[in-house]
Amino acid sequence: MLAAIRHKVLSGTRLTEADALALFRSDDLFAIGRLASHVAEKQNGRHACFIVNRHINPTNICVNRCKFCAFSRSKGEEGAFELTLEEILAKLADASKAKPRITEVHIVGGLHPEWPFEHYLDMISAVRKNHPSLAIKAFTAVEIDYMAKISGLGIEDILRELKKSGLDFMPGGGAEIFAEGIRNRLCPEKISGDRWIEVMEAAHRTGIKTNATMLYGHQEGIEDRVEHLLRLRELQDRTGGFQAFIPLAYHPKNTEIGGFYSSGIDDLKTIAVSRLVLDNFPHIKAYWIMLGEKVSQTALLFGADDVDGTIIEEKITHMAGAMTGEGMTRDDLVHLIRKAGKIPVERDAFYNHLKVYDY
Ligand code: V47
Ligand code: SF4
Repeated sequence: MLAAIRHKVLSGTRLTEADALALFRSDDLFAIGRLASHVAEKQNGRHACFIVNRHINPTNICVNRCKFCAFSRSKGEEGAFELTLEEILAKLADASKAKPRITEVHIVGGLHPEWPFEHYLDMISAVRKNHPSLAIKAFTAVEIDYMAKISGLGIEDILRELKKSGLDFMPGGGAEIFAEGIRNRLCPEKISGDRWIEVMEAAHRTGIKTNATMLYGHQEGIEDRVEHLLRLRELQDRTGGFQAFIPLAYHPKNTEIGGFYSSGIDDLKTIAVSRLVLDNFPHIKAYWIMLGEKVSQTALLFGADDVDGTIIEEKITHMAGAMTGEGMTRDDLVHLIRKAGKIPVERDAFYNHLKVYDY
C-alpha cells in the first residue's frame, strides 16, 4: 500500500481519503517521513523558516469554556484576566524596543461577555497607530463569528472593518476537529466546523490570508483527522487563501477532559501525513511551543518547513501543561534549524525571506 502511495506522490497524483487513512494506520514512520520530506523540499527547498514575533492574549474570559481549554475562565473567576489597551501597547512597546525587533504580533483571546465590537477595532487601530510596520495577525474564525453575533453585522462587514483598522491576516485557531460528534462533546458552545470554514472562506474572499489548524491527540479517531484535512484541502482548492497548516498537539493538564499528551511518534506522523495530504498548502508549521523544541526540530525532517517564532509569552498551552519555555531567542531558533541540517530563514508574516542564514 505504501509503495502505491509513494508512486502517487512522486508522480504528483493527489492522495485520496483511503490513502490518508492508510498513512495514519501505517507503522512505517520513516518511509512516510522520507516521502513527506521529499515533498517539503520540492516546495521549499532546504529552507526552514522562523519569525521574530510576540503573542498577546487580551483576555482569557470566555463564554465558550471548551472542555479541552485550560486557559479560559468565566468573568470573576480566579485567574481571569483582561488587559487594557494600554497594557497591550506596553507589552508591544517592550517587544519593539528589544533586539531583534518583532515583525509580527499574534493576538487571540477568549470571547468576552461584555466587550463590544468597537473594542476590537480600537485594539487593532491602537496597535497599528503605534506600530505602523508591524504585521498584525489577529482573531480566530471563532472570535470573528462572535463579533458578528454581538454587533449584528455580517461576517464580511466585520472583516472589512478590522482590515480597515489594520488587521493583516488571521491565525488558524478554533478549527479544533470538524467532525460533528466529537466537536459537540469537546466544545458544545463553539461554532461548528461548517461555520469555521464559512468564516475562513469569507476572509479569503475579503483578501485576508489565514492559517489553519487541527487539534489532535484528545478523543478523535484517525477518520476524524482525515475528514478534517480533506475539508481544508477542499477549501484551499477554492480560495488559495491558506498560508500554513499547523497541527496542534493536545495538552491535557488542568482541562475538563484530561487524558494524555500526544506521543512524539504521533506528532511526527501527523506532520508528515499533513504534508502529504495538503498538497495545496504552501507551508506546514511544527509549532515548537506545543511539540517541544526537539520534536519540532525533528519534524523538519518529516515534512515541516516552519517552527513558528520567538513568541515571548504563551499562555494557552502553558496553562494546559506545556513543558517548553515560553519564548526562544532568534539565535536559539537559528541553531535549532541549522542542527536539523536545514537552512535557517527569518521570514516575515507573509513568508517573504528577511534573512537567509549560513548552515
Ligand atoms: O484555538 C486550546 C488550541 C489554539 C489547548 O495560526 C489547545 O500561526 C493544545 O491556534 N492543548 C490556539 N491546544 C493556538 C493557535 C495557534 C498557535 C500558533 C500559531 C498559530 C497560527 C495558531 O490552541 C486554540 C485551540 O485550538 N488549544 N487548548 C490544549 N489544551
Ligand atoms: Fe474560549 Fe478558545 Fe478556550 Fe474555547 S479554546 S474556551 S473558545 S478561549
